[in-house]
Parts: sequence; structure tokens; C-alpha cells
Amino acid sequence: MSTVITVAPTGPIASKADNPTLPTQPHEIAAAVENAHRLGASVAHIHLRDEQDRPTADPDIARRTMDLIAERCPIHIQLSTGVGLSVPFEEREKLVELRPRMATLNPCSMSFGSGEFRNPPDGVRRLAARMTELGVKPELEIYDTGHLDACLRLRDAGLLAEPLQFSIVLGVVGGAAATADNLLTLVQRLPEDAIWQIIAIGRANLDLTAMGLALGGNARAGMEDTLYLRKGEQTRGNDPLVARTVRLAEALDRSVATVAETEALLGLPPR
Ligand code: KMH
Ligand code: ZN
Repeated sequence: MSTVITVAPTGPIASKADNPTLPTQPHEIAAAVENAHRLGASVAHIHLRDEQDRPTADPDIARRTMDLIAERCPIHIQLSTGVGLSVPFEEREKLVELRPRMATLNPCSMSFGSGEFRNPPDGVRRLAARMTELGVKPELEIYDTGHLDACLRLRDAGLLAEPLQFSIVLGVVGGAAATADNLLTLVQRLPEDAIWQIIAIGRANLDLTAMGLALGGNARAGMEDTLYLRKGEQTRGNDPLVARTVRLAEALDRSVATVAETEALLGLPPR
């Protein structure tokens, strides 16, 4: 069975002060994604930053970043509609109008560290419907058990097409903790044909990524999820994290999916 590797090079939280190799500007993100693609990633999960490196949903920055990536490699672009805690939902949801191949859909509001991640029910329903209309495949980011139920309700209301694609996000302060128990509980409750990966934030990133692969999930790697290769050792860019995840998959006898294989494996709507 092939594994889809997603690179998440930037995220909404970290800054260059935390790790100077974090790519934040469009050309830096495009270069990081090109390298990750060369190493085996077939999906790029993209957060945008403005000139001051603040999270933004500016459609011009999004377009420029998407174009720069597309000039460099054929990777599938997944825009984050999570964007960043400071950006209003109504700006975030407009990013899907750029018709990326995929985009995230966060089903519930929640505490998020010391902040608040606002995903109001009517907005989530509107965004789910619009993504389906535009042929943008949603990646459902679930941070706790109830978030899975919220996604299943959207499916039952006809707002999401199967197979559903999940990211099980563990380790956010405000969501479920990054433990093997929590991963198993959520995996066991997914619909049978669901596609999924684990996103383990911080210290548990390596162990839970390995566990997710061993359980048959896909994998995500990058500086959005951890700035460290191991305790006390910061990563120098995204390459070492992506390369290690590819090695993990291959050690488990999972071949790494090409961009073309990924299109079929994820059931991406035709373009
Ligand atoms: N960094 C994640 C935990 C999204 O991209 O849609 C939250 C997030 C959501 O970034
Ligand atoms: Zn993200």
C-alpha cells in the first residue's frame, strides 16, 4: 500500500525567532515545497504569511505562493483555511475561491493554546458546501472525538462527499493530547473507507507519525508540527523532517505515493 506524504512547511504559529530556517515568504515556501517534493512529498499544506510574517488570508499572497509552487513542481496544493487564530473566519473561507486542489476544513471552534480558534457552525457548513461546489477536496482537521461526530453530521447532511479525508490532530493545548490511546480511539471510529493521517504536534511527532504509518495511515512532516528533529536539536529547514518520514514509511515497506498516485488514492475531484 502506498503512503501519501504531506509537507507542512510553515504553519500559523512559529516564527523565524523560534527557528530561523522556517520558510515564511512565498519564494521561501515554494523552495521548501520543491525540495520536499523531490524527497517524496506529494501534497503541500500551505499557510500564508504577510511581509511581516504574520498569518494572512490575503488572496494575492495566496495566488503568488500557489503560482511559485506550481512553477517549480507538480505537487498537490492544500491551502489551509485555518490560516491563523487572528484572522476572521469570513476572510479565511474565501481562500477556497482560488480553487486549490485541496483545502483544510476545521469543523469546530475550540481553545487553542492561549487563543481561540473560531469555526462557527453556519460558517463551517457554508465552507463545506462551497468546497464541494468548487471541487476542492476538504481535509477534515479533527482535534477531539466530538470533531469527528461533527464531520459525520456534515456528511449526513450531504455537505461532504465520501471518501472523507481526515487529519487527526493531537497535542494542541485545547484539543486531545498526543497519546497512542487517543490516536487509536479516533482511528477505530473513522468510517471504514476514510483516508487519514496523524498530525502530532511537538514532542510526540515522531512516535505518533510512526504509529500512524504502522496503522495504515498517511503521514505529514514539516515545521508546522515540530521545529525539532529530536530533543534539543532544532531542524534545519523542512528537508530533514520530510526525509526522515520517507525513511520511516519505506522501513515499514510502504512505498511513497507519487503525485499521480496521490490523486487516485485521495479520490481528488477531477480537474
Ligand atoms: N496547525 C494546526 C494545528 C489548518 O491548517 O487548517 C492548526 C491548523 C489548521 O493550522
Ligand atoms: Zn495548518
